Amino acid sequence: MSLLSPQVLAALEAQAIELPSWAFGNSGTRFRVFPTAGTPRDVFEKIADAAEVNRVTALAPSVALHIPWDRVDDYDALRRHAEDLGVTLGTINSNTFQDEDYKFGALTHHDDRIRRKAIDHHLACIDIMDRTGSRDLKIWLAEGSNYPGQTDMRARQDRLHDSLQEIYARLGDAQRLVLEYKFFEPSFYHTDVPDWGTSYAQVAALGDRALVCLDTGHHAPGTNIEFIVMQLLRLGKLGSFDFNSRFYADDDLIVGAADPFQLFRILVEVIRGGGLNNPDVAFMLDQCHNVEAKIPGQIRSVLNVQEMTARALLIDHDALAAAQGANDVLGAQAVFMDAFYTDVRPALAEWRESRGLPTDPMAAYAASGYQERIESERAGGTQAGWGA
Ligand code: PSV
Ligand code: MN
Repeated sequence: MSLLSPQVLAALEAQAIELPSWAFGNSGTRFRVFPTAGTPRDVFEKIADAAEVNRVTALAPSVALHIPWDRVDDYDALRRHAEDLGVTLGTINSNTFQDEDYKFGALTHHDDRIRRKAIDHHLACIDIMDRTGSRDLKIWLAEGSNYPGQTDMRARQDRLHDSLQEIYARLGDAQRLVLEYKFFEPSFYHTDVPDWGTSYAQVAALGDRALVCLDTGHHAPGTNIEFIVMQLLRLGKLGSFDFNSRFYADDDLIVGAADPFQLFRILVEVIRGGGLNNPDVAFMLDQCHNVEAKIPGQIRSVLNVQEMTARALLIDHDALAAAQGANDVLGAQAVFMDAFYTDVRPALAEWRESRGLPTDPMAAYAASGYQERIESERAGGTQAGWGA
């Protein structure tokens, strides 16, 4: 019998992971952004690159956009372009962190003019969602303060509520708002949405179609992220994941690269809580490829999620429940670790082949000639970057 049962394979076949358009642009640190040959010059080229990831993996059928970076005149044309390449346009990410007006806040700002401008930006994002067919508006706020006494933290929570309420009221019936949290940066003393509790409190006050976005890189070191996953699923408020890896802070590295066991533990709770292949819980990547090749970086990322999902699906739940019920600490841990240590890669390769997919998507991309083609075709123009 194959290592992966028909039920496991059916679950894996249904898996979908959304790619971020910004992963295909150049990115770096505040020290240096290294350009790479073949980098997209516009969002049409970013989507073409994302479609390559899907072509060799069948795992990434949609692409998230960031506004204004991916703004175009004709969203119908962009949507058709994506569909012609076999992908759809996904989550729309707003941006209130790169405008001079937002230096001291956007949706929380005490100046009504600036807060109005930030709300209007989100309403314009929803107009775009209507054209692109996107379901989710993702909001990450760079707001907070650097010094105790600098601002009135409580008044900001009240204004944030008012702002979000107005944005939420504009959503269509099939649309959702997901509010991302992050514990620090760019503000260092206080952040207006620093943790899942604050995000939960804010979205719970809005309604059913407002949910929490959990970015795996946005927690203090040592945080038990899978506990948060469990709790949000239990509360019916986990709207989406931004998957990535971190060693220190918001590193945006390849998911499953820094701590594969953490990714496993998260996916165990996703499965336990009914979040796998549940359309209400979107899987997305939020990564930047600063030194590694971008398209292969994204291929590696979705494969990491697939591999760790397969391992998490291997847990023997009967044996685990029996061990837990008997307070058999070491027995329970052994059941858990058995699944984690199972190498599913050969079985997944075989399964891919049976579906007409490349057994090794990384090698298939390298052999496809796509990289060489974009490197010669995209010679002129301005390369896109994180932030464009
Ligand atoms: C900034 O921390 C950030 O990485 C957030 O995680 C957002 O999801 C992303 O940028 C795109 O705005
Ligand atoms: Mn994120």
